[in-house]
Amino acid sequence: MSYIDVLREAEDQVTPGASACQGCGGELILRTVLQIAGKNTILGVPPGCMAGAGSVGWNFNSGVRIPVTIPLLDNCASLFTGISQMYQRKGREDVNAVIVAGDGATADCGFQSLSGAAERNEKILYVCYDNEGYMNTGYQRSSTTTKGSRTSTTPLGSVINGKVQHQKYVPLILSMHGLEYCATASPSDMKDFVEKVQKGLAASKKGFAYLHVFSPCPTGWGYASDQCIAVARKAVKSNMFPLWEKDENGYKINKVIKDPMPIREFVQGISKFKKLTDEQIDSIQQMVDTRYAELERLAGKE
Ligand SMILES: Cc1ncc(C[n+]2csc(CCOP(=O)(O)OP(=O)(O)O)c2C)c(N)n1
Ligand code: SF4
Ligand SMILES: [Mg+2]
Repeated sequence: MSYIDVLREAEDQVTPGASACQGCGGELILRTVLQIAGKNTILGVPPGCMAGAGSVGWNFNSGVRIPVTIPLLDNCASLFTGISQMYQRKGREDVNAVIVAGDGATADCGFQSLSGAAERNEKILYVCYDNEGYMNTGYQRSSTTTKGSRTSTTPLGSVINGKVQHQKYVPLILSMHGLEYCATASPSDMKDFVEKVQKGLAASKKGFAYLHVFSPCPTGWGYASDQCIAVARKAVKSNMFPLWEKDENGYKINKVIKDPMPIREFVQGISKFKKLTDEQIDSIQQMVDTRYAELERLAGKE
């Protein structure tokens, strides 16, 4: 079945009243993952925009059509270790244990429990929607925020000009955990995204599966709300967010860009990058090129 038919036929597990901002990448990611995971799923959404948008519900009503819980910002993968193991003991391997978590919950606060669950190869699908900051609490920087970005804790000024450090490359770190499946995905490349969710769900029956998904945020980043997919597409085209996976056959780059878009072009029109200096742009370009060369080496393409 083509990915379009999969999405056309699968029931939306998120209720229509979810209240993410218009054009939010995170909501599209949440809806897509749950459409594919389907009814037989236990969902965990730690505090963040997707929990705040109503997936875990308000006034004792749930915002999704499947069982859902809101763990702490830092213990999602531990809590789901218990949930997943309990279902296995009951002989219910058919139940999907799925986490949809922000980058703050993944790369910073919850990294310890995530790393532990990945290393133990727990039977969980963990999806990180990476909007590069703590958006739900007012756009603070996280360890995945791009260097030079304006956030509420890395302002543009004379002392610092946006975030000082480069972003932590979480998917590559996770891929070194001996887990079952690890991949990056983007809402700009839906076929690839859908296939990776399907692969991740299948892998989560054998062990830990991790998906790191690029999640543009119009409100925090400062661009028009109809530009979500365009921004995500430029991130892939510039190798800012390369699409790759690691499975039992090793690393594979899923989309090779012949003539990558310069980072200078990617950052245009996004307000959080509006004061980047030439030096900062060069530094980001260098980071992107180095990271991509490392991926090529791992995929045996140098
Ligand atoms: C230990 C802890 N610190 C702070 C908070 C407050 N808090 C709730 S949501 C949130 C932002 C989470 O960011 P992220 O995981 O990236 O999700 P996003 O809001 O970007 O969707 C924060 C800091 C919390 N719930 N727990
Ligand atoms: S602040 Fe950003 S991530 Fe949060 S709901 Fe709005 S667009 Fe989505
Ligand atoms: Mg975030």
